[in-house]
Amino acid sequence: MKKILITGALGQIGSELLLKMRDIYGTDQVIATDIKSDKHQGLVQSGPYETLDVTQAQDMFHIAQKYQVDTIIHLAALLSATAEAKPLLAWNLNMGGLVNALEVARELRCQFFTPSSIGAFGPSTPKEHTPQVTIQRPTTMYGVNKVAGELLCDYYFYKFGVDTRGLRFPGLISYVAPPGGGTTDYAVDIYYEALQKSRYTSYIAQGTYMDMMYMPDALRAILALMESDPAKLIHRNAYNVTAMSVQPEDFAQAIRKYIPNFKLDYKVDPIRQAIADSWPNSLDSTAAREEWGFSATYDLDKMTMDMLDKLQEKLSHKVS
Ligand code: VAH
Repeated sequence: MKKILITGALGQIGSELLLKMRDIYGTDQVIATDIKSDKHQGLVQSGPYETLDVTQAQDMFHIAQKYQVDTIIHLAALLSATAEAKPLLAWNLNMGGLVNALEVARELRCQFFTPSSIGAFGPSTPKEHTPQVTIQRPTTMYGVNKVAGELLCDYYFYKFGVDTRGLRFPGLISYVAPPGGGTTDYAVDIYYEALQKSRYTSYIAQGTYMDMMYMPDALRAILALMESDPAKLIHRNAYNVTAMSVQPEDFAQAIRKYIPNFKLDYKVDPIRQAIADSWPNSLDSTAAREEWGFSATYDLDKMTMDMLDKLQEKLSHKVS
């Protein structure tokens, strides 16, 4: 019987993956941990929860040992824009937390997942249909963390036999827990503001293409990868996965099919624009398709219809 520990369980990916995994494996089989719990009492009370600062190795080990986990899903990290504002904190949390989680996985013989990102690429990476194996010279602290993380997870597999697995996620779009501190967050904010104000001011410039994916596809990718035959995994720690390559105007056109008077204008944030400009425009996800059969199911129109539908319901229930 799987026993899963999720770090960063109250974040954008964690808050939905936690519920999905509890549906599949059972509530008591999935231990949620995060450094904060004040704003997420519903999730915290939905099953086993422990407060955990992933930079505290002993705390992580004791929680993993207490619940006798056999799988670690390590999500706790600072995203790109926050990491660029606080690079040393990002290094200590993103890399210190990762090595602590890998050490627990090594000592307790756990299967291990942590996400990489399109942020693991840089300006010298081929921008169109970025290959699975290519130049990785990111110019952000987040990107340095992601490349180092991919290599560290490979090392723990080759050196210690830890069953490490990972995905290079594009920008993830969800209606449950809003992201915090990312560069692609505009792609979430635009839906909230479209419903609330019929307008949005994008901090990312017109014509800036980035890969994106709807959260249901991202969750399905994590679950499928973790259940895949390890013998078929060649690029186990950093599969390119994607659903769409889009720019702000594409979202506006999709939204106008439901909110015809929606207006989009721009006030570019130079810091997040510089991060976005250093990333690929589109990824080649052939390896994920060939090695474990992944393909996304949500395109921009299908995602937009679902996002607006789910957010309309969420916002209508929001206590003002
Ligand atoms: C960020 N949402 O913007 C994250 C992600 C590809 C982007 O890694 O930092």
